[in-house]
Amino acid sequence: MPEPFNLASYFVDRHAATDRTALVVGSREVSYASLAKLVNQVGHVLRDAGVRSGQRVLLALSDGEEFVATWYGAQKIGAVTAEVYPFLQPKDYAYYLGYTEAVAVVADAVTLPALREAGARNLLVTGVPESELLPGERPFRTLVDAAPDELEAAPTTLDDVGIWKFTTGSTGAPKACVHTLRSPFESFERYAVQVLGLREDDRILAVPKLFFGYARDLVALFPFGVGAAGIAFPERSTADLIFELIARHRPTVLVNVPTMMSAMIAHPAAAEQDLSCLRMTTSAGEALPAELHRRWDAAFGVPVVDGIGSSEAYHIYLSNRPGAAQVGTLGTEVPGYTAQVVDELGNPLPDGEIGPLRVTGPTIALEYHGDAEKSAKTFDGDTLTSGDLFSRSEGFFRHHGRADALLKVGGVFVAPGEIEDCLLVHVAVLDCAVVGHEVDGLVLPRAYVVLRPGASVGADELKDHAKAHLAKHKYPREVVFVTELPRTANGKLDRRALAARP
Ligand code: 3SK
Repeated sequence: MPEPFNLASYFVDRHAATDRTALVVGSREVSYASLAKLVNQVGHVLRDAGVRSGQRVLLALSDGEEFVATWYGAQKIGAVTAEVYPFLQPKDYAYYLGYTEAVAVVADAVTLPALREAGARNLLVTGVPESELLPGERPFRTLVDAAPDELEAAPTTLDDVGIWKFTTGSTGAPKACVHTLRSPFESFERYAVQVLGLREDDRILAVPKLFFGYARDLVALFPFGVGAAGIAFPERSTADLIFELIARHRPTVLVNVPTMMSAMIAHPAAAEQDLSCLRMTTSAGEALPAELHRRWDAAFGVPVVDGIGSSEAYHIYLSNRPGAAQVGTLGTEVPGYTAQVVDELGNPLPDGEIGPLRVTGPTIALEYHGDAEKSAKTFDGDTLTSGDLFSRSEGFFRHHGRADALLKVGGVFVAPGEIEDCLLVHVAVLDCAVVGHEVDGLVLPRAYVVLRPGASVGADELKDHAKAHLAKHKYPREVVFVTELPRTANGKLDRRALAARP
């Protein structure tokens, strides 16, 4: 018989007898003891709303104590959590409602209007006066406050499905990667403990919002495993706000994404920031260009731990080690994972060659819910074949973009990332993205470029710069200056949106 393992008991209740802080939200420090009680109360409310073990609860909540308590409350009763971006359109919510068949949806003032329009039922609503709720909508906070604060944990095991993580794949509708409870447990042990070396005195602040598993785990799962604290805030992240939160809360770890690293470096008050509290910043979500890594080092000197993860693999499976980063690489395998660069037929490729990555490890998803064909192409037991392209050299992996982002220029494959890395080295360039643009039936690289504040440069100079540093056929035939690049909800470059531009 597998041992019982309940995620809420393991990560929250274990520390409930201490007076340690679990969560910092604004000026409030939420202790493990009070979080554990809130989790129990939420568990009762969800159960009273009809949620049973194995059923889905959809979290459409802004970041804060309620998000975290709802996530663990659902876990405590053995339900399955799925969370979505709080600024979605009604049509997007309609998709998630239908796809998840969630038995309960927990919403707040931000998400309620769009959820109503999407036809959500079984809504538990927080942050909206009861008098404004419609028939069938229940006042979450009132029910929670009235619920008992003791609750027996559901006797789940590491082999039970507990978490859905949505993919942000570059094509098609989002799909849920279905994870057992082993994924968060193993990921905590291997990445958070063995790679990051999280400690009880850590305070972790994330740039992305908690609906994105990268941030959620690093703010409200991994720190709890060692009795440390996460910092949550509901606002959208800007460089101004991140600097303000660092000054106010003095985090020890900043969970970052390349686009914010670039914005922090370019901030007019960058030089005045005191980041001495940070012992590291993680970078993931998308590739960190070598040039940006160097600029970060020069601006702030806070060690960058660059890695790559995915919803399919649960979390980060390749990573540099704190203080020992090889700039421009994703580091090596996280303990417990093996990764091989393979060819189209799955045969291992020698060092230096580029191909998809086959990753084996203890946290690979069981499947994409409802997509047997895509699941069969991606998952094979504890092995995953990634849609990204990689190469390996002396044990260190490099990222070469997504296979479906490759451009065939004049019959030769070109990785947009190579052109982007080259343009970024130009002193005037702050950020850039390269996509294919069709001219008379031919695909040619087009670069969208954001200039550094105060910089000025012409398109021809940037083309010449690329011609001087890259193979001849790779230079961008067109350079379009923009003030910002389109991003997905979790901060990744939205290549689809750029490629759709005329
Ligand atoms: O980059 C991602 O997509 C990701 C997803 C889940 C967990 C961690 C990461 C970096």
